[in-house]
Amino acid sequence: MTDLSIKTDAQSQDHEATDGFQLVIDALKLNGIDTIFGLPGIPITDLTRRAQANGMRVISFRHEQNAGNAAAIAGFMTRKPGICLTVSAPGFLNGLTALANATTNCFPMILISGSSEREVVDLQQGDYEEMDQLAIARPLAKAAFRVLHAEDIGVGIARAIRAALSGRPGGVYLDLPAKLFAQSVDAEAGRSSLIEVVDPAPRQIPAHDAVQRALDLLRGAKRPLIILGKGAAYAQADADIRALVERSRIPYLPMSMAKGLLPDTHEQSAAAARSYVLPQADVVMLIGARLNWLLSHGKGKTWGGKQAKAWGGQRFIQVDISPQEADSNVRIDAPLVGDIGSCVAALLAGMDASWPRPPAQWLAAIAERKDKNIAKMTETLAQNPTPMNFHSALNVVRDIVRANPHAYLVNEGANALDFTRSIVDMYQPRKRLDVGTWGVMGIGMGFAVAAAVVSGEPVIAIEGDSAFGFSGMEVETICRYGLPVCVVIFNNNGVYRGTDLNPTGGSDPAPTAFVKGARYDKLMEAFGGVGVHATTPAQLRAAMEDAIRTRKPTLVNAMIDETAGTESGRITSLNPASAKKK
Ligand code: FYN
Ligand code: ADP
Repeated sequence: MTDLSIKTDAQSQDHEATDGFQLVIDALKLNGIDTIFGLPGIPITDLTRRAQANGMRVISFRHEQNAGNAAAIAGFMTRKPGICLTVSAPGFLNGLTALANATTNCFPMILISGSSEREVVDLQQGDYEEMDQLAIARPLAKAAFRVLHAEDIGVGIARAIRAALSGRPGGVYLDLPAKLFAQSVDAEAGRSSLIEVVDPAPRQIPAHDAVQRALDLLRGAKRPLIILGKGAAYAQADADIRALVERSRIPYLPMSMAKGLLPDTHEQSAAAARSYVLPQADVVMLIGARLNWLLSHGKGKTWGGKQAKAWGGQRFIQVDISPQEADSNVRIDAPLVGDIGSCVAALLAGMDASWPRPPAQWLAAIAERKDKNIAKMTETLAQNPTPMNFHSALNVVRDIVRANPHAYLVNEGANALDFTRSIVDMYQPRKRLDVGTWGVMGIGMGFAVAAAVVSGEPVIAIEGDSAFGFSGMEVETICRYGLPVCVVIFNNNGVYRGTDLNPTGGSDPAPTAFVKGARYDKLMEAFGGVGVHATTPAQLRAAMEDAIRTRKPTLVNAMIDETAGTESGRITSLNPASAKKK
């Protein structure tokens, strides 16, 4: 094992030479980065050891994809790039899915991978884990860099930080060949080569005329609507966003990860009237939300189709830091380019006491739809069927989150995702962490570990049984670090549900069916955590309450009616077979 004793921060000052390992650590620390999510191995094992010896938190995972997802969500939570550290080729590729997902979701993250020797890779001479990683990462990342000389480490890390955080945030790849780490550099020269990045995410002040254009359009609206996306949550302009909504009195719709930016119980929330407000609104202000598939691209039936066209259709204001986002799907009548904090502040400054209240008829119509949907939901949640179904289980989760609004809620699956989103209210910003823009499965345990590590708060992970399988081995990580994570698996014996049969009558199970009655709880027990098998809401409630109180790693195997659940949850229409039928 490497001698760590001569390599700590303070001691290295007394020595004449430093090395690549130390400079990477010093550069990260200089920029306020104190945690690395990763998985040790050649050539970065000593980097993980020395980072820990230098006081960094090193969270070591069982698979790089989960470490990458952890880094990405840490970036979303903190507005500092989350760091994922991997070995070369296969480890790098495992981390790459998370990097691409981070870029897609606008999460700031840096994937740092060790790599094989350039000379050998470029001549394709068959090095250990040979791969041209930089070329592969480039199209999937916001930016990608390689450092060949130890004296360039400071610049490399500074560029990676700036690229991840400035403008629209995203994933950055940093390639560090094995040889770099051992390079020796004069300690003083090394120190002075490091860069403390000044203002890595500069404010972008919106133009005055663009603000005025947006205000004019909004003021004239008869049926205005605000849509808050995860960009608004990321911006951490919580007080101003709330003030904007409340001063304008405009109803708002939170996208999934913007839930809790204002409490979901806020009287202006139109979440429970989603399918009414989208086709009816005449002016829609998007704040940090893209008109992608999650908003049906701003057109078609969801937005009123021919009927809406007949009265002129929606007009859009889009507040976004990316100047290229506007018009990506439909015409944006008033693009407002800038950082959300500055844009919202400018909008607020233009809303004086004379700002008109939205027409009462619009507000009343929304309230009516909302009340009806909420009453229907309350009725459904009050039922207590045997076996337990998604609703009766989520009624418990809803109560637990209401009682613990500071807890994080990680959520993935199909039905487990969709039901949780509409049933479980969120009360604080950035507490709901989910599958995001790609609807990707596998974020669960990585997000849960990061949320607990970064915040120290309890984490509840509501997982479909299929979704959990992608990252389930990380329950060992949760136990190893003693994290206050309560995983609840909605176990209905399969993907979507557990009743599919092999149509040939052969002995292979259907592609969507799992082992019936699987005891996921035993998995947590295997590593010293608490496992609970719950078949009733009362058992689920007791287990979750204990988990929150004791902060012990817990996994509740919540058995759900195996006939419950629809194909792909609420996005059934995206299945090619369903699309053909339409
Ligand atoms: C919402 N709703 C409510 C409430 N909140 N009713 C009562 N009370 C409350 N608090 C209603 C809302 O009005 C909708 O009914 C319905 O619940 C669902 O609301 P949601 O979730 O906001 O809307 P919807 O249509 O599901 O949203 C579309 C979507 C969403 C595309 C944004 O489906 C989504 O984020 N999907 C991600 C799916 C995904 O990534 N899946 C992973 C892959 S699964 P109506 O108004 O009556 O419609 C692979 O198979
Ligand atoms: P959702 O899925 O919740 O609708 P999206 O990920 O589609 O959200 O959209 C987030 C948007 O927010 C992106 O277009 C991104 O450019 C923008 N964004 C991210 N951070 C900021 C910021 N600080 N200021 C302004 N816009 C931002």
